[in-house]
Amino acid sequence: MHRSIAGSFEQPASVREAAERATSRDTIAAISTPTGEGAIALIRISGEDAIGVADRIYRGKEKPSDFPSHTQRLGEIFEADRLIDQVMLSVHRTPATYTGEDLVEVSCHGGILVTARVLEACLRAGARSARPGEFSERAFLNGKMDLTQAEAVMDLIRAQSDLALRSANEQLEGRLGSEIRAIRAQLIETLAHVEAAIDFPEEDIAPDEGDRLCARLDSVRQKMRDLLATAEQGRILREGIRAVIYGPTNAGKSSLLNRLLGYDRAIVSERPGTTRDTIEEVINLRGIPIRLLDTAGLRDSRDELEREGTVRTERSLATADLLLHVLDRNAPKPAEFNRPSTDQIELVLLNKSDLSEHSDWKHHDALRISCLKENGLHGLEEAILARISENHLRPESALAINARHRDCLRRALDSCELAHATMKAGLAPEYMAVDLRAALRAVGEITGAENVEEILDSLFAQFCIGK
Ligand SMILES: Nc1nc2c(ncn2[C@@H]2O[C@H](COP(=O)(O)OP(=O)(O)OP(=O)(O)O)[C@@H](O)[C@H]2O)c(=O)[nH]1
Ligand SMILES: [Mg+2]
Repeated sequence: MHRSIAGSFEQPASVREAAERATSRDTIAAISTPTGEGAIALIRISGEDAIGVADRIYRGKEKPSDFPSHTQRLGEIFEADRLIDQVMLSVHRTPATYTGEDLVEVSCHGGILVTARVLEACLRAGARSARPGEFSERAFLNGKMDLTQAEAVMDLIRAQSDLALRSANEQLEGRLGSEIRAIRAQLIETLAHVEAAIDFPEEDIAPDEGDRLCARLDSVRQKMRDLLATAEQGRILREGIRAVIYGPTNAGKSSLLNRLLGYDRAIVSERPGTTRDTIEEVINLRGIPIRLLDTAGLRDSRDELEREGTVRTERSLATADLLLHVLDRNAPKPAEFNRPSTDQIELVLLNKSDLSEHSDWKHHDALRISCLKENGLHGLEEAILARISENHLRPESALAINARHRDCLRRALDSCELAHATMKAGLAPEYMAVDLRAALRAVGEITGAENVEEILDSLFAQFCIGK
């Protein structure tokens, strides 16, 4: 019985292939700090031969293979008797390392050439160049972290705001992983009840059926829906709220971008049609990342480039969370001012408040700002924050899923909905079992864990099967 269930939870082929690659145990090396000049740079070597590679390139009082684990020493890196740099080299022996393998870290001087030479020396000494993310991939394959934690490492590196950082940290600590595991455990439990009813219909083992089984399924479906609801917040945490600055040419859109950024990013000029391409920059408004897009002004033009700019503006508008509609208060109201309302948040900004107001704007309820004199910009920030909160775009919870998690969870939920329909239609439990297994596979993809047997063992013990 265990076999029949466990056999259907194979690891996805990609994970299996990667695990096979990892068991070949080749030693990888890479520069772990960003390219460019800095005081120091870090080169990481991981794998069975990592310490061997270090022995071949390092000279100091002791050989790295004689260092106690988790210690570092000062020494020199040589390549074929040519000194490359003076370094600090640390040795971390398996299993208590980031990747779960032997890990060596070389801190050298942060010049581009020096760093490249140290890496080259590692490669010549037997390591191979690591693929992007391969250190974290090995950590996952060696059971050091689940997939959500490996993804959190990436989020942590890319975090652009305090909230995003907190979220990535919580994910790294495994909070999302444990929510997913709770859902899996509940699914397995439900499946166990269904399987028990199929395999032992005659025995007195009383698995849940009817309403009780339905309640189990409902509870796990609700948990999935709750997690799916965090997807939008996840997108905002990782990518920022998309705020598109749009309006007629010359209204001061690029000036607004520059003011909000705090430096002159976009070209500003009195010539209409200055901005042709969309310009994107991220600001951090009290911990909330906001992706600002400055766009080409909207006007009919014969200029092909300007028309392409307008097409891009329209495209940006379609995917915006927040619209900053900038208008020149000194100019008449444009004919196309009243766009059909959308469900996006729109703030109308009458710019150039240092100039006199055109009569068209009289009694018009809109924020008045001056990008030139820097008036009203604090009020604008407040208004943006208030509207973000009202529209629940502000990420409140630090637990938020990403696009991949959403895809897996949606598939899992679809399968659960099918299981529910199957049960309601009074079909044989075998059909429901098929749907539940599909749901389990999809949920398992999130953390990359597929070992169901253990949990099943403890569950079936509760059924007292074979008594
Ligand atoms: N008096 C006054 N002039 C402003 C203000 N803001 C912008 N300007 C001027 O308006 C002109 C157009 O500004 P931009 O920021 O280039 O306007 P834009 O909307 O990006 O224009 P396009 O990219 O051509 O569509 C420039 O000469 C700015 O100096 C303001 O608050 N007051
Ligand atoms: Mg512009």
